Amino acid sequence: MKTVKIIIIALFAIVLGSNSYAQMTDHSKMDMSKTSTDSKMDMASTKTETIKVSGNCDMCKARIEKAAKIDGVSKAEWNKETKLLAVTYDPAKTNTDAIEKKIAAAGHDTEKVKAEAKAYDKLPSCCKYR
Ligand SMILES: [Cu+2]
Repeated sequence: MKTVKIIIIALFAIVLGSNSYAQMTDHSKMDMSKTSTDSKMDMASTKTETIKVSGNCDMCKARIEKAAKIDGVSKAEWNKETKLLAVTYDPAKTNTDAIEKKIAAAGHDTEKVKAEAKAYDKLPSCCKYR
């Protein structure tokens, strides 16, 4: 620990002695604060939830994931076997109700929102899950 301190002090003295001291520290301070706040915001601003969505095949998967990717959704992945959709979204921009409504409009039942017959009828025969 002592050696580290001495090295830091020595480096600081060298930097202090140079003409560009003020500029250098200003830049590094700005960059550091910017990156740290950015990463904090990313972590705090997204939420991942799992929603049960009815479907059969890979075509369903593509349709469900496409429908789920509304504004504010950064990631949507549906599992054909478990019928679970994992969505990562920004709670300030959207919510699971909006996502589920959009999926139901594409013809797929979700936990809270059921697809209307009109939307369901449009599905190709391989995708009829009811
Ligand atoms: Cu399908």
